[in-house]
Amino acid sequence: MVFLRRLFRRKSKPVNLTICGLDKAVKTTYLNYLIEEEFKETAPTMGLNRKTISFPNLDIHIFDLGGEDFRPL
Ligand SMILES: Nc1nc2c(ncn2[C@@H]2O[C@H](COP(=O)(O)OP(=O)(O)OP(=O)(O)O)[C@@H](O)[C@H]2O)c(=O)[nH]1
Ligand SMILES: [Mg+2]
Repeated sequence: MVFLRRLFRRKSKPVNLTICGLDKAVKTTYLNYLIEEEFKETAPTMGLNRKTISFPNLDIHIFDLGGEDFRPL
């Protein structure tokens, strides 16, 4: 987090970040850890999760795609 704050010092446009990968690849677990700084049990993602990490000068919108739902793409 400190690294990201330093990287984006100036006011920037929101950034969209998509996490995609096979089902059970631990995408949602990692996203929850990034935001809440603790590991939590997850359920398979249906569709997608959208979460935002806000810094004073930057919002990062993160789209966590369900591995099974989006596999055909
Ligand atoms: N063995 C092991 N399992 C883990 C670890 N971290 C998370 N898991 C388990 O891996 C499973 C899948 O984790 P998720 O984060 O839901 O995976 P995902 O990539 O979001 O999966 P989808 O939403 O189905 O695409 C869960 O049952 C977790 O409890 C780990 O370090 N080791
Ligand atoms: Mg998931």
